[in-house]
Amino acid sequence: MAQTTADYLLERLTTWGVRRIYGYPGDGINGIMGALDRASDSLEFVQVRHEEMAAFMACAHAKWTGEVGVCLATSGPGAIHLLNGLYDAKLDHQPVLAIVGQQARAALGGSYQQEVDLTTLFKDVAHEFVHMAVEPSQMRHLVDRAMRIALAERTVTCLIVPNELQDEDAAEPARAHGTIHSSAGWSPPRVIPTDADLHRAAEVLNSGEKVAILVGAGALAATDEVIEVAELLGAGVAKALLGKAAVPDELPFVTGSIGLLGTKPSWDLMTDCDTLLMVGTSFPYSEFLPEEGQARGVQIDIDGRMLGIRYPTEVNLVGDSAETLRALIPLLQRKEDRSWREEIEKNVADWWEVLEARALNDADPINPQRVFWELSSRLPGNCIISSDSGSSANWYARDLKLRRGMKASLSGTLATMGPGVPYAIAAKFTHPDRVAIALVGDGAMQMNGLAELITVAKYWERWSDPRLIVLVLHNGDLNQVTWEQRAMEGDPKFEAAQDVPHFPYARYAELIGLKGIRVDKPEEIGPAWDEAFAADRPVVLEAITDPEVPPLPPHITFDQARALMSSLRKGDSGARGIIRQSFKDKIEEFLPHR
Ligand SMILES: Cc1ncc(C[n+]2csc(CCOP(=O)(O)OP(=O)(O)O)c2C)c(N)n1
Ligand SMILES: [Mg+2]
Repeated sequence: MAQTTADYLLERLTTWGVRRIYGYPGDGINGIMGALDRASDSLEFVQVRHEEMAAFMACAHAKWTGEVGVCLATSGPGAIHLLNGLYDAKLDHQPVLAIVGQQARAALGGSYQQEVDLTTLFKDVAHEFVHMAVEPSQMRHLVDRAMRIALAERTVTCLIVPNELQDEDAAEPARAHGTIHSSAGWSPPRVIPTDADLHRAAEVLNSGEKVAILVGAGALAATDEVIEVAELLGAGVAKALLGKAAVPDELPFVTGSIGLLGTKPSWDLMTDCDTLLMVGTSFPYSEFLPEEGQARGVQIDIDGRMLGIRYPTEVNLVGDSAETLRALIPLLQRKEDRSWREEIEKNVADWWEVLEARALNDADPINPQRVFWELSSRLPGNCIISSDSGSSANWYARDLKLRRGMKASLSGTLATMGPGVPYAIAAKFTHPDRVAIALVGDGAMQMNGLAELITVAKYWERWSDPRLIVLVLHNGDLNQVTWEQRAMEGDPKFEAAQDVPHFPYARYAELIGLKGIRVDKPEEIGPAWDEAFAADRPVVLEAITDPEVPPLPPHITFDQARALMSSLRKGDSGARGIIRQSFKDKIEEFLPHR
């Protein structure tokens, strides 16, 4: 049988190093599915429960490996389902290629069944490159461009393939006027600022006395360089959510996360610094950065578009984080006065004690912070952690002490619900020998995590280490938003919107052949983690947690406190529990622990 255009498409992807496609079938891509079956020696197809999950997995594939994540969906509804996962990738700057089917060319414009204007639909999410193939000999350059642009721009691209075109004979471009002769392959450039700009940056960093460093996802491959610069400058290092794995939390000058989900030492670092160095981050909340005018700023980003938009930085450097810091290091003077560093280290040490005390506070029945605290000391060195959006992101950000070599991510910028379980599944496909841990709320489990557990059940026996652990925070509440409504709006909990229906997560896991563990007593948490890590199969660890433990920001503003009090006065059903828990957690900050 002659090679079809679909066969050619897959062969070209293989040339680019693609080995796996996450997707779901449909008649818009029947030709590609047939070709995938024929190509199964070189390309693995991972079948999900919902196309959005395929897009989340493609995004996570990119996050865990640095390669392009590829997802595949049929025309119309399948394509539409991909969107939220693709936006997750776009907003977190991950290279992802979406391949979608379309109705036959002859039918387009005929108001045909499942005919959706896909080029327009994907125009925003894949604005760097979205094209529909109309002719077999285009396939070579469409694949080459979609892959190269995804990598070069670290973004989402989209290739639309009409269904009958997939079955046509493959064709190379003719040697003729009006044809394209492209090649495959891309490797990252070495990007370093000019010497003049490096000297300007060094001048700012050398003249400051109290330097704060903020790192994000762009610093994930610059661990040694960030540590060395922090040592030289006597600086503290705060981390944006996506940069949590950039520097280990065991270092005494790492203040942890920043922002609404952040820590007090990060808040103090930003409030008191006179110099700010931002490395690979677009952390959005400016009220958590120094006040304008308080600090002189230097920012490093590989993408010039992201410079100078969060803080009015004086020196904006386009460059690779590690390369740029390495070029900067010889220009930096070691700060001999270490008092600022000592102050930071003391704040950090105190804060870990506050967190421990908060985690050990009683709650009804389980304090969610305790679940994360107990996990933290048990994290296997090779683990890959994903968190969903919800209260779990707070405890992930604050309570987990990441060590060197661990990977961790979440939907940092889109902050969508739903990625926790699919990110962990992608981790098992990209790193089958490592332990994947997903930290997920009950709302997110009901939104899509429960269905995607079926995908876990389908595939786990293929993984060399079968351990994938899904922690479910069973609090019966869309808790993060309940708290936002209290603290930002001053509204009491709106039960019709916020209550999450009961569901037996651990029993469901057992029902589909996984292991289920349910805990509702604090002393059971540690042993439950031990049991989960010793299991011979994927585990759902269901913790019955107290929704009245506040995921409070590191400092609570007067406006937030007033709003909170007003929500309680309006008859919030959780009022008594809230006052008890908020008071307990807050008081920990003022008590001596040593
Ligand atoms: C797709 C999507 N819908 C809604 C939201 C708003 N939202 C953010 S967190 C959250 C609550 C999550 O509840 P749950 O998963 O139970 O976690 P909890 O906060 O209770 O731990 C909601 C509704 C969102 N971020 N994404
Ligand atoms: Mg919940």
